[in-house]
Amino acid sequence: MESLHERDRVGVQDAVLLDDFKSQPVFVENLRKRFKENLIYTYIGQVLVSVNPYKQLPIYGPSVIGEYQKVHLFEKPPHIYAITDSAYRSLTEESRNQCILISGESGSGKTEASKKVLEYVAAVSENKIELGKVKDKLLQSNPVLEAFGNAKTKRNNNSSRFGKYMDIQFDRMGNPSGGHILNYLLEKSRVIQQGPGERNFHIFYQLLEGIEDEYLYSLKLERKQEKYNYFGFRPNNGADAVNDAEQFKEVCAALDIMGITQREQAEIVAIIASILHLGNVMITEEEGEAILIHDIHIETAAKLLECDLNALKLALTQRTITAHGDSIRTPLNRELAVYARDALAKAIYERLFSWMVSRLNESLLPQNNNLISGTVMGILDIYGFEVFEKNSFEQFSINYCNEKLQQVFIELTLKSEQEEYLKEGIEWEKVEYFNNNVICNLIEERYKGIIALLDEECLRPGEPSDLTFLNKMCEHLSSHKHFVSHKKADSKMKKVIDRDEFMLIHYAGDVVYSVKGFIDKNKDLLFRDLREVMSETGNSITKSVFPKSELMSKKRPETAITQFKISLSHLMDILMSKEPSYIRCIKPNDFQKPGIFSENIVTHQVEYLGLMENLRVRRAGFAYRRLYEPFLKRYKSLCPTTWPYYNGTAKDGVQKLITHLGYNKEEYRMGKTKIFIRYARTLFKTEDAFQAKKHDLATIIQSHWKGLV
Ligand code: AD9
Ligand code: MG
Repeated sequence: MESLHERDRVGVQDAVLLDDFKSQPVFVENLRKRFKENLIYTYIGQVLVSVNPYKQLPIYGPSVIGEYQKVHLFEKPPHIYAITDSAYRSLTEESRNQCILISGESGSGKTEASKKVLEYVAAVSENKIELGKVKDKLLQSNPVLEAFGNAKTKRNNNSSRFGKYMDIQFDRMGNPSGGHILNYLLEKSRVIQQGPGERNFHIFYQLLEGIEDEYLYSLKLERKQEKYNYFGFRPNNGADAVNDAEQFKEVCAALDIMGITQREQAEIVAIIASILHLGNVMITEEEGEAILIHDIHIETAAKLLECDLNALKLALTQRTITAHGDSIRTPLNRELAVYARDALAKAIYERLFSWMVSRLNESLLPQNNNLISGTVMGILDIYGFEVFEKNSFEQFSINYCNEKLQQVFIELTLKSEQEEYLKEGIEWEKVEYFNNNVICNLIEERYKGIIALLDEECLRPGEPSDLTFLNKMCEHLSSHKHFVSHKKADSKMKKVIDRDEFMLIHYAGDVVYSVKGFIDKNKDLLFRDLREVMSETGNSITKSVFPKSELMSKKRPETAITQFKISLSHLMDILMSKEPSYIRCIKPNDFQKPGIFSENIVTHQVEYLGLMENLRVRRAGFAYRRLYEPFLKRYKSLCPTTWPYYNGTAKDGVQKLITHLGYNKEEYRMGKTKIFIRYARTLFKTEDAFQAKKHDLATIIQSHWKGLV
């Protein structure tokens, strides 16, 4: 614990100890003070807040890992290793399954944090050769996923464009024995288009830069990026400090370690190359009918995917419509053909990504089944709340996911608080909190929620459009407290809502969404003719990800949002059955630069991460709790009965000590093993008295020595 002077300079390491814990500026100022001192970690109880330093700090690596091993969470300064150690011990010593939930804006350090967790687990488990292989695979799954799922964006040069949940499985000795990855919402639109200064997924550039000349020639590719339409914006799109060629070698080595065969690797390369060629397929129009310019690109795409060239050309320009058992081929116009081509490129890439994840999972399967203890530690690295100038379907999905995660947080935090009170024999104190269930219902309720209305609109005959969907929402939801349409918006509102927008009042704040693109993105249509051609390719990966069974199925494929809803609900079940730890990541500025702490930017994130609500829930009862032994050990010098020796139990000692210090009844509770202190100021008074005493003692000892000399 810091002294008064230190608290002034570096803030408190646990925000529950802030005097004015309801004040957001006070909370942010505490983070700022610590950031300036390179103290990037701060607790809110058991929640770890991490502020991205954007520079390498000497606070990681084997020796620091050693220091955090098997020490109590609050005995050392806040650290991601402390959180991980505490979770790891609960897993190994009490066989409780764990999950570590990492959230935060793009660039705030989630993925780096997840790597630190993995690093810690790999380091503290045993060092045997056969274990080395498992650990290697767990660690090497990262470069593979990052090559295919990460890209340079304006916010982060290595931004994960998918959500990831990874289970690390443990054997009975507490050593990692395998793993399993689930992926969410890959941003597949990036395959065909990127914002200014942004790039496509890393793998495209890695392949162009890293592959040998001859191989490149056989793929009919050139190194010049400007040749490819799917590398949209050219200026400033070299990823800073990224060496694509070198990374390609690393990715290939990682693929080898993951047991992906040479043949599979060659097929992956062929798929990536075919997507670049597809992007360059030129389409014109004559009398309203799309025509493909026959050139090297369509030919090579067909060759690489090993499909029939004519069938592919036909499927890109015509569409079979089946009505009353009859099939009719109708030509597409240019616009639709371009849509079909791009939808194909996106679908191939997205399915390749999912294939990759299942292939990694095969390779991460535990080898020795009878050693499996069944305990797992999950790590969730998923986007936090997103609020941009313009918010669309993607932000809606992400923010919906965050509402669900907040529910997990509330339920599990309250549950663990209740459990601790019960265990310690202390009377439960009711916690006032905002239950965001009402917003989850607004979004996902059957028949009436936003998702139900969107699906209904997507599937209805006629001409559904984004605006008809918006009207439907306004009609059905206008009386809901958390839904605001432009009609309902009034002058008191901080945000302006246009005619094609609606606003949701999320638990973390208000977000205005534009409905533009909702219908198309949710339908996520890939014409059947293209799926048919893909299901007959000679490229076995492509063939396997476009299975014939999908074509035979009479069931309509689920819409994008419903698929997401289903996978989220599965994720919630996984998380709810585990003991959670939270890491909330914050980026201090928008420049990806060290040393700059922008109050505005941090405040915005504190708001949307719901940190003040975290703090409120955690502070509702007692700000501070500590085992009797360490508490007595530290402060016993403040009471003549306990100093210098005390023979009774630690609990009795603490009781004598605090009676002597004049704690009044309302300020504390005595649990079975811990003292609970309600207000930070009570603790600080004790700590300051202790520091003063220490100082006095040091002075006495010093003068004593001087006298002796
Ligand atoms: V995104 O949502 O995937 O766009 P993340 O994952 O939150 O984002 P990431 O972990 O990729 O962000 O961190 C961004 C960059 O910040 C990294 O590439 C590092 O350069 C930098 N970073 C993050 N955490 C640390 C850290 N603990 N120490 C030093 C860091 N640098
Ligand atoms: Mg990331």
